[in-house]
Amino acid sequence: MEMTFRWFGTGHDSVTLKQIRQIAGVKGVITTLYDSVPGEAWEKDAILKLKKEVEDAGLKISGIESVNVCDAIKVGAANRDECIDNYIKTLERLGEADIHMVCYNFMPVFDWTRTELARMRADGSTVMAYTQDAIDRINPDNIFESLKEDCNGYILPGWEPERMADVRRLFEMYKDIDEEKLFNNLVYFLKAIMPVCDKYDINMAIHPDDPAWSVYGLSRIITSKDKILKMLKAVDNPHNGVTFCTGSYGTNRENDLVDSIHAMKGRIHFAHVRNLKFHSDTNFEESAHLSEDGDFDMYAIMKALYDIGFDGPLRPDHGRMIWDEVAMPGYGLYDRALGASYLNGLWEAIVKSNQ
Ligand code: CS2
Ligand code: MN
Repeated sequence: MEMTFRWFGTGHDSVTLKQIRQIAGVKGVITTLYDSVPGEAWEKDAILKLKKEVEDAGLKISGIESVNVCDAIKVGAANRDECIDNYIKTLERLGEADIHMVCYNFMPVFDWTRTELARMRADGSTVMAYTQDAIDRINPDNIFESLKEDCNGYILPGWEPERMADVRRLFEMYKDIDEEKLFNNLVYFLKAIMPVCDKYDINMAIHPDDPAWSVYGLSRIITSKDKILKMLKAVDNPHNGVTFCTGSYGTNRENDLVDSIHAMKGRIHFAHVRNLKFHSDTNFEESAHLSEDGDFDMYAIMKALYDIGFDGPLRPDHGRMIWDEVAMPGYGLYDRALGASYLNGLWEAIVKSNQ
């Protein structure tokens, strides 16, 4: 396991590389070209510049989150092959820059969905939260507006204002895309990119849908063990793998995290480890990473990753906002740094007790 930290890049993140470097045990960052447009190829120079900036700070790029997949690929539009060619170019350039892990998602219209970005907890910290009632009340046209105020001026990944301004058109695009079509479009995409992944040894790691069920009638296919195993089998290449995100995949309480980690052995290329606190099956908030603050057994999760021999990058995921920090919701420095230290502690104990 390699402990990493997500960093959105200079100008897009309140956290600096210098701060990340000072979190004990964090050796690498998970980053992206935040300004890149899905469907367009990433410029070689921009990748090398980013790499140099990270390395000059004494860190390395442990992977990219995300190279976003454009809607044309997800819906199988006439121009999808052009978009796939550009995605392949990006992968080639990343491979040439010695970057070997790419996280992406295949969710229609919205990336992860929360209904509150700053729910106040008893200790005065704030967290992101989801309630199905709120989703059912908010018109999808307005969801972006309803969350905007709590973004602290940052653009949330997948919630770019230009994109959200056009949300009606996006819904229209996905109107006929049922689960089967979406799945076939994912398989088409994966088959097309596997040769370049083989050539450069790039691990593709699909992120689970969050929440792990359909929202606003849009299809979601990376939501359960069976569906994920079906996807892994459809393109049975070790480079076709998953990001095991406990906080996203675990939104559906029917998903057994430990059992799923074992079932996906060898195909988990990246792990996001965070905790959730449930008030009902469809009403949850993102808690501190510590087991006792939420409903997941973080020791059991880390132990399962250890037991399957997981050796890829792992990162704390969304954290609480604490100590008056002002940052992108979920992506402040303090609580994620506490999360990284805690997860490192669990890992050290597991390693030593197995020696
Ligand atoms: C999210 C996502 O939970 C998460 O990790 O922040 O934005 C995630 O980065 C994407 O879905 C991956 O493409
Ligand atoms: Mn995640």
